[in-house]
Amino acid sequence: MLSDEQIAHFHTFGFLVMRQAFATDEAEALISEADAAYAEKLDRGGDESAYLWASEVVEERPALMRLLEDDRIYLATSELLGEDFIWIGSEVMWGIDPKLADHTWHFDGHKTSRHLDYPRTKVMLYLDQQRRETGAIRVIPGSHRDPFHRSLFPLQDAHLGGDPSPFGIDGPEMPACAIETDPGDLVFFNQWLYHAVYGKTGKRRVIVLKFGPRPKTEAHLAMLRDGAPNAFKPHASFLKSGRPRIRRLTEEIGKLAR
Ligand SMILES: O=C(O)CCC(=O)C(=O)O
Repeated sequence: MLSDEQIAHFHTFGFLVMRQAFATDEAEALISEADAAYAEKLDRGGDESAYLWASEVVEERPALMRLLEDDRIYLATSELLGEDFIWIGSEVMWGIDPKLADHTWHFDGHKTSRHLDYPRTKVMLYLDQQRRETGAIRVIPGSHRDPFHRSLFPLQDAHLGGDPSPFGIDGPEMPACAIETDPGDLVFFNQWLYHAVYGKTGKRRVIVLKFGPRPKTEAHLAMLRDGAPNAFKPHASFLKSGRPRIRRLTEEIGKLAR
């Protein structure tokens, strides 16, 4: 389904965009699901400052669970990560946490427990138009690999409260690529890739699906137990599902917990 060029793009630059993978009516149905989740979890009666950033919303909503076995996501992920990949979890964002309206440069994980050979991957469905200055995710292509990854540690330090302009420039000026999206686009990115968002605005509804290869080494297991412990406690929706792809994503995973 993916071309060799798309696969090479993901591995070389650390991300891949599939434009208009979902048609307008499909994107609208996903927006309705995100709105319904927001209303259920958090509707403060029109309080414009309310926002939601929650895990396990996807797992609780059958219409969102179907995304996991959808060819456009399941097959593409298996081509990027290998056929034996696992579910790591989900996030749904609705609105903006004011503390993160600018989400400074970082990778997902810790400097002390990096395993760049284990490509934890996020699939992002941005359900509102995102542009460079107004909330599009920015990435530094190729920064998921050493030695470039390591040379950007000052950005991770800045994210955690260190010198805010370690290379003598502010975050928004960092040499990078803004992935501007429209509803229906899919963005896959390796979580070791340095990424940031500036100028989030509006409802900014986003569905995030997280996957990784089935961990084979003790180091990878330890990293996941530390950084993504929910991966080892599959939600009931996986356990009771009769759908082969859904079952496979968490098959035997509980045995790896410790
Ligand atoms: O909001 C986004 O687009 C990306 C969020 C982010 O940086 C993260 O989840 O690590």
